[in-house]
Amino acid sequence: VRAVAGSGVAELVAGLEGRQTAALARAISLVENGREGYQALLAALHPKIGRAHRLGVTGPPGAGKSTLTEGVIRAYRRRGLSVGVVAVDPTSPFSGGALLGDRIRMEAVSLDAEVFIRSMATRGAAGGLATTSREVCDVLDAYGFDRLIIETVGVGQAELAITASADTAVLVLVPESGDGVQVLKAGIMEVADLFVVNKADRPGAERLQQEVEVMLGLRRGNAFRHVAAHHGRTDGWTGGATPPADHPSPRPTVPEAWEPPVLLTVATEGRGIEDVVDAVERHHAAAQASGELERRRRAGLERLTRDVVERTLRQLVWDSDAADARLVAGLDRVVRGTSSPYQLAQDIVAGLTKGSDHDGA
Ligand SMILES: Nc1nc2c(ncn2[C@@H]2O[C@H](COP(=O)(O)OP(=O)(O)O)[C@@H](O)[C@H]2O)c(=O)[nH]1
Ligand SMILES: [Mg+2]
Repeated sequence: VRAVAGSGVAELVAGLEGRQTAALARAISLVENGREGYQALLAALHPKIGRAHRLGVTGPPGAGKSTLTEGVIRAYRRRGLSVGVVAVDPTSPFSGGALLGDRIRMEAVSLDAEVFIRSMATRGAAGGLATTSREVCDVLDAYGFDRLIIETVGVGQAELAITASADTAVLVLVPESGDGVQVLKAGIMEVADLFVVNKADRPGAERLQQEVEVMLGLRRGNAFRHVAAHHGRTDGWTGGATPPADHPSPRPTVPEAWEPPVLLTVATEGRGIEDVVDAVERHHAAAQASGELERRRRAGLERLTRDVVERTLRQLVWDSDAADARLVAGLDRVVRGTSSPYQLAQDIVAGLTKGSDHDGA
């Protein structure tokens, strides 16, 4: 069985190297479902990852993330860049309307061979949502896509973790949902590198843009930053190589600080999308120059390694017949109250190390 799985992996790696779409789809399924050989595949692909820029797009349901993603895909294609997309939608785990809608609308762009879109439901993630979506991105990266987009609904910790593992995190807000305060309090503001106020064709968009700018200013201890920004550069840059003559940079050795821009878009009409893509590209370059990108990627690899350790330990426990047998055998006593889940768990863990070389008891 091991030999068969091994040759299957070698075949998949060769298929990916040959840029065969069928191999890509098979590799992603293998990883998504955690089938035999998926870790060997990911290990073999590891030296090939790191080239793609990873963009995380998050925000409340219905904010227009998928519509925006479609626009960003088109903008990248106009620039000659290939794009891989992972759409994670935990709000519709049973192939509900939203997920289906995403698929249908995105098919228009995915007829292009340089675009690959994968919708991923929560239930499909064998290794936890954040870990599995990251691993699917790794496959797309190794395949050679220039840009990766991970769309996720920004509601919980798992989704925040997905966003945090991107090179650039975009938070999409809309005027009508009153997210200005609500979403920003959830700690998501801290991980966003770029804010998009979508549905700018609706009333209240500019007010929300200003609210977010004020909040960002407050975070930095300057509530009126946006006032100056409107008379100067509005693209997120402060300081820089060519400071205005009347304000020479006092500490030219300090790397430029990135201030998240707050951009208006009408995703359905493609308005503002080029500015979003420009800002994403600028953020990536700035993060690379400042060392932030390397720091993030290192932290991401550390998180992944820890996740794999936990996943492996879990498998080690439950793949052993002994643990399961002890659980089944001891459950009656737990139910009757003569033992407890804690005592039984301790017995199960103790049973795992019995008879091993390291068992000193
Ligand atoms: N008026 C308006 N509607 C939009 C805009 N962007 C997206 N929508 C609509 O909002 C709805 C939700 O969009 P979708 O991209 O599926 O949102 P998601 O759940 O965040 O992925 C769809 O009906 C879109 O057509 C916009 O800029 N203006
Ligand atoms: Mg969507």
